Amino acid sequence: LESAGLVAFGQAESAEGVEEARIEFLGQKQGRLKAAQERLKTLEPAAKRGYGQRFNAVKQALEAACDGAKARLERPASLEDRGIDLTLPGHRPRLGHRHPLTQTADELIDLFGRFGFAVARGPEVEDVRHNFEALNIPPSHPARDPLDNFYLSEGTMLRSQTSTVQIRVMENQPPPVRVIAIGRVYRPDTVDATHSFMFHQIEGLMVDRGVTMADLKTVLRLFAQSYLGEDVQIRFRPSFFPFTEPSVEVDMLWHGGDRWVEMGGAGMVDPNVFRAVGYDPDEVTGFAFGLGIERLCMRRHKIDDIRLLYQNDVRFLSQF
Ligand code: FA5
Repeated sequence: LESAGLVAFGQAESAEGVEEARIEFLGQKQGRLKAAQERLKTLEPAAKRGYGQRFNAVKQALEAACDGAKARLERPASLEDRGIDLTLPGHRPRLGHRHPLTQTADELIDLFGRFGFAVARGPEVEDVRHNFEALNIPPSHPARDPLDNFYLSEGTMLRSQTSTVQIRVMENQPPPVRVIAIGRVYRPDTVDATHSFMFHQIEGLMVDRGVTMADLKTVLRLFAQSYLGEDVQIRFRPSFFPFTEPSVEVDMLWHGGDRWVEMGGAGMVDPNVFRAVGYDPDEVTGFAFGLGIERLCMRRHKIDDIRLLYQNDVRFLSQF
């Protein structure tokens, strides 16, 4: 009786099944336990004692099995009951991350932030005054050639350099100034491994009393070592920009070590630029620089072709 009852309660798979087993074994009228109890009455007093003890033990065991079966069916099936193996390795969801150019821009902001440079912004659709005129580039200057710029309508264009933001900052605040500006610029250049028609520049501008070329070279060297590594080699070449005097171009030794690639242009802010924004060139001096972000990113990560940065091939992007 006991083992039959335990099996019945143990195998019950629904509340109805438990109830059936309860009626069969524990039912007050026709239950099998009840029948066993009836038999007790017919026994000799000597046999009654042992039988009674056994009867009570069986009764408790069956009642406990009945309660256990009810509890088991009330609680939802566990993961194991549903055949889910918790020891199997899971599927890791694929996480995206920031584009290498965005990472570069963020790092540059962080790095120049530690040198004390705040972040300034300007529009990508610019007027000719900010892109050329105030930068000491007169109407006749070849840099304004329609073949070298994306003109829009009525004196507007896609900016060809972030130097526009120098002007916007100086127009809106008195010296001293210490800012960087990061953003897209556009030029109808022929695309190759180091040129694109849309790319990014970081502009830097520092204006104060007594700023010198030595400050410019120090900042650029410190920057290159911090971003590209202590062992990076950079060199300054004399150059010309209408908005700086003197001007330099800055090269970095490319990964592979066999050639120099131009990182950017820089120089001491031309007095004419100060005059255009209402600063007094006898009071303040300043330096400015404009570096190509793609090339910095490429040199840092040993990327050989600028086009890889724009193709959005996940096999490439996921490496950074
Ligand atoms: C300028 O744009 C000046 N505005 C830089 C400057 C700022 C000089 C402040 C003085 C003071 P340049 O045209 O050389 O200079 O461009 C600067 C850098 O942008 C280049 O050295 C290069 O790193 C990057 N660059 C230029 N053209 C492209 C291009 N088509 N694709 C990718 N990067 C480019």
